[in-house]
Formats: sequence, C-alpha cells, structure tokens
Amino acid sequence: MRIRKFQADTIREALLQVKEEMGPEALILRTQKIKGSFLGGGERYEVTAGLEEKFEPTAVAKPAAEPTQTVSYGPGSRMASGSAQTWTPPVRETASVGISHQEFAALQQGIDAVRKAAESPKDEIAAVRREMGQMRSVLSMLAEQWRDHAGTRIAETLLPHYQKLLASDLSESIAQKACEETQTRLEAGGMQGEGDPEWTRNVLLQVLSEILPCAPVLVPRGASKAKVLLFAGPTGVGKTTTIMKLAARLSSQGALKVGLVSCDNYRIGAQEQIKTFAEVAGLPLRSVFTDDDISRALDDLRVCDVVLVDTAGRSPRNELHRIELTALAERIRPDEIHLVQSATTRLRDLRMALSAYKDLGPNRLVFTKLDETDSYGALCTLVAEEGIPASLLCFGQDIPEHMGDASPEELARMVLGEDDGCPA
Ligand SMILES: Nc1nc2c(ncn2[C@@H]2O[C@H](COP(=O)(O)OP(=O)(O)OP(=O)(O)O)[C@@H](O)[C@H]2O)c(=O)[nH]1
Ligand SMILES: [Mg+2]
Repeated sequence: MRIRKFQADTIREALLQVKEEMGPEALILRTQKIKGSFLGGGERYEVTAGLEEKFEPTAVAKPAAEPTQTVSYGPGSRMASGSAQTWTPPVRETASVGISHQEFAALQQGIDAVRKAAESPKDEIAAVRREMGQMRSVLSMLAEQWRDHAGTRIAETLLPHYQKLLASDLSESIAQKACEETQTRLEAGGMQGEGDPEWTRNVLLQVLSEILPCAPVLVPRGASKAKVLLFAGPTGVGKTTTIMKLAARLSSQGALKVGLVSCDNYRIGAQEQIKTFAEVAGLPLRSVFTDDDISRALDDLRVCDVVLVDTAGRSPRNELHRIELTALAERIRPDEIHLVQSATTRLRDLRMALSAYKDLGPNRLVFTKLDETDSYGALCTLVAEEGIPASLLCFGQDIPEHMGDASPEELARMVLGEDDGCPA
C-alpha cells in the first residue's frame, strides 16, 4: 500500500486532492489539524491516505521504478514541500508525522486482512465486513485520540502527564482543568523553564496539590474539653483499625490522653477487637448501647485530650442505619466526623457513599487500603470535587505503622503515578 499525505487550508480541499490524485479507491487513514508555516499563519489540515497497489495506475505500480516515477501521479505543487514522496512510517518521529509506528502497523494489518479476505477463493462478504469493522475501530480510536488532543488546550509537553492522570482514574474534567491551568501558568512564566520537563512537572504538581485539600488530625494538649472524633463509613473499610492506629499514635508518640468509645453493637463480637486493643494499650474504652450510655461515656472521658468514637459499619444504602447514625452524631456532637472509605472503591461508589452520609455531615475523608490498589485518581477526584479535606491515609493492617497524615503534595504525586501512598 502506498501512503501519502495532503495538506490544504480546509479538510474538504485536502480530501478533494486525495480523490483527484489517488482516485476513488483511496482509503482515508487520518485527518488532522496542523500549524501553518511561520509565513503562512493560520491552521491547515493534513489528510493521510492510502492506496493499495492493485488500484494504482500502471505507471507507478512498479516499485523498481525511478524515485521520480513513483510520484508521477503525485500532488505536485499542491503538496507541502518534502512531503510529495511515498510515506513510510517513522520509528521515532511520531509527533512530527502524527501517526505512530504501532498505529501504522495496526492499520496495515487490517488492510492486509481485508485484501486477503477479498482475494480468497472462498471469499465471503461477511469476512470482509468483519475485517472492515476492525479497521473502522482502529480508525475511530485514532480519531478519538486526536479529538481528545485537539478538543483541549493541552500542550504537547503536558500530554504524557494528562494520560497518566486519566490512567490513574482521575476524572477527565479535573485532569483537563489541571493541565490547562498548568499551561496557563507556564505561559505566564514566559521563558522561565520553557520546555523543561522537570519545571512542567513541578508546576503541574503544584496545581494538583492546590485542588487536593488535606487536614491532618491535630489535637491540642491539655485543652479544657476533649476533642471528639467520630469515624463512620461502609462495612469493613477499616474504621476500627484506623481508630486503633490513631489511638496508638496519639497516645504513644503524641503522649496524649486518648479515650475510646465503641458504638458498634450491631455485629456480635464487634467490640472484641477494640476491647482487646484497649486492654493491651491501656486506654479507657466505653461501650455504648443507649442514649444514656453516650452521655455517661463522654462524661467519663472528659479528662482525655481526645476521644475516638467507633461506629458500626453498615451499607450506605441502609436508610435506617443512616438515620440512627445521624441521631447518634447529634447526641455526641463530635468536633470532626471522618468518613472512612477504601481506596479500592470505584469513584461512582465513593460518590454514592458520600452522598448517602450527607446528613451525617462528614468534614474529613479517610482512605484505607491504599496498599491494595495502584490507582489513586478516584479518591483524589472525590477530594477535589467535594473540597472535603482528606485527613488520614492507611496502607496496611499493621497498627500503628500503616497509617499517615494525608498531604496535598503526596496526593498530587500519587495521582501522577509517582508515589504509591505507602511509605517504606
Ligand atoms: N490491606 C489493608 N487492610 C486493612 C486496612 N485497614 C484495615 N484493614 C483490614 O480490613 C479488615 C476490616 O477492618 P476493620 O477495621 O474491622 O473494618 P471496619 O470498617 O471497622 O469494619 P466494620 O466495623 O465491620 O464495618 C481487617 O482485616 C483489617 O485488618 C488497610 O489500610 N489495608
Ligand atoms: Mg469496625
């Protein structure tokens, strides 16, 4: 197959050139917008077309012919200089030519398959159709890639980062906005750091960190009133484990007086885990079953610097549980409500749980099980969309080692795939 490129001021003109120069059998492989020359100003269009050898005019069908003959039906003066020769796929210069070696190979494969199917003695229309369908999907994939690129203001230097953000499941609109803002800042900075990949990356990290609010747990020592933190969330996400990690950290490293309250009376034996921990760590624990228990427990623990309240995990779609939980929070009136979710949860379910717990009014987000995934875009999307600060990140089962404070810089690196959120 001979592949050639045509450039014109409009797509229509370029397509007309293809038709005129290569005939009706030509396959359009790619269309793209290109920049005009520095003299010519505005944008131009480039169409890449292919023609199977069997459709070529006899004069040009002989590969052994002189180079000048291979372009005897070429576009001549209408083609940009230098592009009037038979096109071969570049190995490295993807950006300048606009179609990669792999893309070319995929197209070539599809075309060969169509030809074989058509020439086969037991050739069947269905086989040709199937192959054509596959080719069409390769072409639409290419078109989509280009549209993604062309429809945004994302500069070439930012494209690899943009792709990484999407690969980590960050929402497309946030990824796009972050890259556009980065580009604006790079342009505003003039020549400073222009074209320097490290500079570009740093500006993008800064932009991302600005949209990923975080608020680590801070407990003042010796305040007149204990700071109360309530933890809620779907089943099995690690609420009790996170509380134990935090209690261990605050009491041993922070030398703070920590009290524990367990409101989890839903599952039989649910409190055993935290009871054993409290005994081993020597921390006061109160189990509550009734409203009176709550007042008594908080009263007992008023001398503490911080009180951590564990709640029963239930499905966020269980309305009765949500109503009970909201009523519990109204009685306790915690200073902070941490909604705990697993980093392995898909964005749609993270959003659903957050919206289900809206009445509870969470003002912190905790993410656990970072060690069980390698894409952090979903949790970062939730933080960025809602503007609710992330407080703690948990990345394993060990108490207290596998927990750290969330930080915007770390989240930004995580979503760019440069940090696994699990410090060694
Ligand atoms: N890999 C991993 N496992 C975790 C993490 N946090 C908790 N777990 C494990 O997840 C399981 C459930 O943890 P729990 O703390 O009991 O979860 P919960 O949210 O209190 O559960 P319910 O009270 O039943 O809703 C346990 O096996 C924990 O060890 C984490 O960050 N990473
Ligand atoms: Mg629990």
